Amino acid sequence: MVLPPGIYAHNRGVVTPQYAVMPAAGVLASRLPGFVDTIARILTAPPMGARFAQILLELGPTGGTTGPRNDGLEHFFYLLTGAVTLTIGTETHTLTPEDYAYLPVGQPYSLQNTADTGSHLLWIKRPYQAIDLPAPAPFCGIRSAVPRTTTHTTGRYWQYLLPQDDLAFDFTMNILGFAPGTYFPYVETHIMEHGLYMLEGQGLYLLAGDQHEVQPTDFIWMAPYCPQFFFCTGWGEAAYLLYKDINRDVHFD
Ligand code: UGY
Ligand code: MN
Repeated sequence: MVLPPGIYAHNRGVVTPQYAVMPAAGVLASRLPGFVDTIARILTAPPMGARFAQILLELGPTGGTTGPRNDGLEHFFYLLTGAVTLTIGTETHTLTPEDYAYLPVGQPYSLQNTADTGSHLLWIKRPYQAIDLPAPAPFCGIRSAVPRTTTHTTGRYWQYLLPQDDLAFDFTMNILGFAPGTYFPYVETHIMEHGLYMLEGQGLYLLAGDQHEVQPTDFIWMAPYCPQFFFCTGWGEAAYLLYKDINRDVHFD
């Protein structure tokens, strides 16, 4: 194998206590128990400092789970490419690209690739922080059916993939979109952490004072209180899928 020049000098991957930028090419493959013909790329997890896990599943033609799973966590799935059958209890849903699903804690599920070429599926999972409300019910949707809210800033839209006003949810998944040349109205700093997957376009991400150029398939983890700001460069719209923990009081260990 011949290594191209600059293989490490030009690597864009950075991991710090406050954030990580992870270009897809460098994230090594894991195999997980309970899956067949499936590669897992674990983008973030507690060893990085995150309180959730975000995983890119690459399901081969016969890929999927070996049977129903229930690992005591809550889950969110977003299909990037291919086609996947998601069985939730006794109900079966066929996911095509941009379809997504939320599964509450304790909900058994199984996955099966149905595309000839395999599928790419984003998977977020975390322990549920229960409060005095019933846990949310399973929820499925598709990005194209979610309205674009544009009240925040000119040139920026939000798609809220999960119900917004239900305190039973302890995280939210949103798609943020940007017209070329637009940016945040200020540098944000907040207690919530983020998992960000670039879907479209390109831009500059300011993270804790450092600037990173980002493109589709890049992943970013932002720790609580990581100062953050996005500036959409390039000629087309940029958009990313964003995990954010919400709706819970400060926690003392
Ligand atoms: O909702 C948010 O915290 C969002 N504006 N943050 C981000 O896009 N980095
Ligand atoms: Mn934020």
